[in-house]
Amino acid sequence: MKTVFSPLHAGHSGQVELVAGAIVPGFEKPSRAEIIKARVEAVKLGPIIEPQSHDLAAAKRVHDAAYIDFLPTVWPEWEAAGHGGSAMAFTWPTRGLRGDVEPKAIEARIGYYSFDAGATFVKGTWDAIKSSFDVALTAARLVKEGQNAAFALCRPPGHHAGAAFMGGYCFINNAAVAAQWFRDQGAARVAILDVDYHHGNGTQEIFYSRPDVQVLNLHGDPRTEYPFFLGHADEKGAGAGEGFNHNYPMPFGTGFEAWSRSLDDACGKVVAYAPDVLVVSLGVDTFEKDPISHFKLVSEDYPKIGRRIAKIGLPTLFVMEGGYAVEEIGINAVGVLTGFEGA
Ligand code: FKS
Ligand code: ZN
Repeated sequence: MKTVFSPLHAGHSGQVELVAGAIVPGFEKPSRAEIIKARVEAVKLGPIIEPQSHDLAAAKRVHDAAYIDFLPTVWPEWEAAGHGGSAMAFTWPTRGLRGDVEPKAIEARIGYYSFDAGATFVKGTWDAIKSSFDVALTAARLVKEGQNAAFALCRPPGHHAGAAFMGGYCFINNAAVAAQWFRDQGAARVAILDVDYHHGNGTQEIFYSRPDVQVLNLHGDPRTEYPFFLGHADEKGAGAGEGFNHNYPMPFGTGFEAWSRSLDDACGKVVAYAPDVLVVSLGVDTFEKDPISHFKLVSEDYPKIGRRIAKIGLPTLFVMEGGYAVEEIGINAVGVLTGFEGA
């Protein structure tokens, strides 16, 4: 299968994050994408191509236009306000505050458009966000044009980004944008299967009231794991979307046996839904050595995931999300893809 990759991801580098009361270097760093790319080359998965530039109108199909227009302004406004380091919020419009009046101060606008302090900006961040969006749509087009599968090597990731908020290293929801693009290109139904360790709260929010995009999430139980405030098993969709959202929260320590039972169930639901195309939010932070996660998958499990997904039998777009055990990230992420191809 072909891989789409942009070197512009590397401009999103040196940004910090807040962990347990301390400002630390971001876990979501450029070497992640570079190591995955090197593994794609090493196993000869297929050609690696650069993305074509796409109009942001495709992002505005799932995100609020004002939110997308805000993203490129963050770093210039942060600098103009005399700040350096990483641009990040410290106030959020939570319950009891006004969430309907967009403030003017850049520090406040960042909080207005985020749900946590986890999506921070440096100078090259916007170009990286835009390139990640372009990567997703370029890979989606390969699938639309008849490829059985394609790999969008996106960085930064996307699944925590909602219609009007960023967070958790995510800015534009690449998987959601691609799913909507498939709909706009004539697909009647699209399924999004999110196997990242963290719940894809943004993807869930975007499609929660819609029957035309099925969303399935396998993840750490939000009672104990980030993003904490969404991802419970009783979230089934709302209104016309009721019955089209499926969550599989699992406890710390979950290994492949239990995890793959959830995967099996989710794959059965995809088959029953009979979509035209499948988008996989591919995170490999389920790995036993992941530094921020608590599942126990081993490297040999990842090709099995790919084989199981291939058994569904749909044209499939893989969109890269998380994974922080950098040394093994290439083996694990590309393991899913070679498993898929070998099935
Ligand atoms: C560490 C706290 C870390 C943030 C976790 C963000 C996870 C991001 C991700 C994505 F796919 F989006 F990259 N909190 N103690 O892996 O879900
Ligand atoms: Zn994750």
